[in-house]
Amino acid sequence: MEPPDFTRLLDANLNRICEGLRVLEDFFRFAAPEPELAERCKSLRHRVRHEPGRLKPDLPDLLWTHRDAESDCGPAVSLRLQDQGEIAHQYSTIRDFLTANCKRIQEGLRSLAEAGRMLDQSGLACFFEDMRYQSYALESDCLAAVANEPRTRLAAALRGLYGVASPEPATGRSALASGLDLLAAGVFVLQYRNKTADTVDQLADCQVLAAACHERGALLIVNDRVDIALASGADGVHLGQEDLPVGVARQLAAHVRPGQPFWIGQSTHNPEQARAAADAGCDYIGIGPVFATTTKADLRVPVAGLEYVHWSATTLDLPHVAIGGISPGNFEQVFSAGARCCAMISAINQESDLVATARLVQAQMLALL
Ligand code: 3NM
Repeated sequence: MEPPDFTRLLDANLNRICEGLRVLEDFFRFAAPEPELAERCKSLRHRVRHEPGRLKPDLPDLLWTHRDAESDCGPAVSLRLQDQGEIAHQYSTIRDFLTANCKRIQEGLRSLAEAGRMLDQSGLACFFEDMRYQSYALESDCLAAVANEPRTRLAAALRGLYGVASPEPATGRSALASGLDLLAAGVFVLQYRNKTADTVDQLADCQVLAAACHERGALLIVNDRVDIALASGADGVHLGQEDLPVGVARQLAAHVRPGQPFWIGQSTHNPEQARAAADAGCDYIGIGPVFATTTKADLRVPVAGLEYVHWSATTLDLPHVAIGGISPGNFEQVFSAGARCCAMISAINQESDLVATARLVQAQMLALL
């Protein structure tokens, strides 16, 4: 066997890394301007292009003479993996798009560092390893920059039935069972609301529900408890007016999950509270009570009515969930007032066949949108 020739490997990976950096640079230059990040990508790209040639002066010429795109099996393999669904044809979020390009850069740098070791070019190997560590820092800063990416994923999920997983004495169904039933019925967002269980049991339930939600592409929101939401892998928290302030919850989430989205919703009962929630940086609001309810015993506010639903839907540019006294018999009025998403707690949790009831309600709601 001929001794292996690493030159094409070096060339291909240098190109891969520079392309990945160029994608990020263009994104932060034109699509979501962040001059500091665009500059960092550019500077890394220039270093990757020029530093290897400085460390190994004959490298640039060597690379050029070894370029052989036609016999490269890579593109055919990528196409096959795309067809088999193992590589995404398209990105569902900006995070996925950025992460995929950062991974490309990191994998290229890893391959080059290994080749450098093989070639006994310790200078090259160290350079690529150092660049790889810089690329991890770049990745987390890029993701942090888009943590407030337009709330498209959340807005897409806040439609139809907003499932509320809660224990129901009338049927004996646990909060966990209620959550799994609502997921089986096809809700896009599930809120875990369990005021009576011990913290340790709530955490265990939320861990199971977070995994089940993510398997189905749904979001899990935990009522009141930022700690349980963050510890369980949930996607966000829903706060009442007397809970932790939105800004504090946001700070905690930023410490525990830097650079990752964490959705924060807040219950509001009138336009002033809705405006304050928007100013505080909420990602969505609860609007209610739309009708009289007995589920929230400590709710000492008047019925907000369909007028408040109409006001929120037409005035605020913030996703919402209407709540309070909503049932299979009256949700059409709430949608007619402008709602896109409604929660029902007692009206469906008290049904013996929760999956069937919730599935029907979800289908009827989605048909109204
Ligand atoms: N929040 P049901 S009303 C949890 O107005 C909750 O913010 C409300 O339960 C609000 O669907 C409510 O059984 C109770 O009426 C909703």
